[in-house]
Amino acid sequence: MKINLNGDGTLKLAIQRSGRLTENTLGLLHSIGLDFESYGQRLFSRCRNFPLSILYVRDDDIPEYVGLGTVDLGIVGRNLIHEEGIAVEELEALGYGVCSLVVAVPKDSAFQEPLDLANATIATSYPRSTRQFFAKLGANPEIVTISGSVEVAPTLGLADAIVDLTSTGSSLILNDLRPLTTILDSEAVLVAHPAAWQDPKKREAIDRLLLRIRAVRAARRFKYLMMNAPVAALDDIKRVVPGLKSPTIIPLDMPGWVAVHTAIEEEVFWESIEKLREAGATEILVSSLDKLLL
Ligand code: PRT
Ligand code: ZN
Repeated sequence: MKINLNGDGTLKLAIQRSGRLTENTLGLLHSIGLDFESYGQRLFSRCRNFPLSILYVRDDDIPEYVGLGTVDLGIVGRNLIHEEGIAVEELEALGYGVCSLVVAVPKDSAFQEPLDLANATIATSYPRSTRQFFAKLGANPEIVTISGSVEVAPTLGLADAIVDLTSTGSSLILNDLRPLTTILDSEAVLVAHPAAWQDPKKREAIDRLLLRIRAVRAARRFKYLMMNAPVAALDDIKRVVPGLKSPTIIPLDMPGWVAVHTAIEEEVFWESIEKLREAGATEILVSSLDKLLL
């Protein structure tokens, strides 16, 4: 497929047109301030406020498009980059589409470790990743490539084991399978064609995108906290919220009291609030950050 959108130096980004990654990807691109139309069955859109065109394609095509330089950038599951074995630059892991490529076997089977499958038949939609994984162990099992419903292959007698993606694990359980080992941890990643990444002009625009993506992702990890506290409690409070850097401390119009402002990681949020109360903080206010420019 030849895509010749323009020759004006605009970056081209391929994203999944319709699937598991689409909603989060569009959400991310809008959240970094890109203004473009994304409704309906579009093939591509141009950003109105950034030198970027977005192509909507099947996810399976993205590694090759980025690898060949048909597009400069792609957002796709790492699992597909790994499977295609195409040389691209992984610029940023994006934190959604999280899943693992696992080897799974029937629950009641005797298989305990990957090498037990050295002479087995394995069904998968990821033949290269599977072959490569077993080759590294010195094994060469028979691989049956099927697309879709890989989990039912052992029940149908097509294979002894499978290699498939799993996220919640419910599909494995429903099919009486148990994971034996993980081949790859995956999530959506932003990747670049190596030459685009090396090109100074393109690099500048890519760096601008990356800065925005990192700022939005960092902001999602943090909450902004404001609280009042007696000066005597400050040492204890600082121990609870080391913050990104030292907290901002503002004197209050009340002798012996200060306001403390800081950013805190979402993961430890509730635990920290409890500890802050114990340390003597009052009137604790929380707000979400929009962007965090580190
Ligand atoms: O049409 P197009 O070719 O673009 O899309 P697609 O149908 O090939 O891909 P899609 O939209 O299903 O997945 C896109 C990407 O999402 C994958 O390449 C992964 O990077 C990522 N992803 C994250 C997943 C899953 N989680 C996932 N659970 N892709 C597939 N699955 C499958 C899994 O194989 C299992 O069969 O979902 C099923 C349910 O999983 P459990 O463990 O939650 O039960
Ligand atoms: Zn696909």
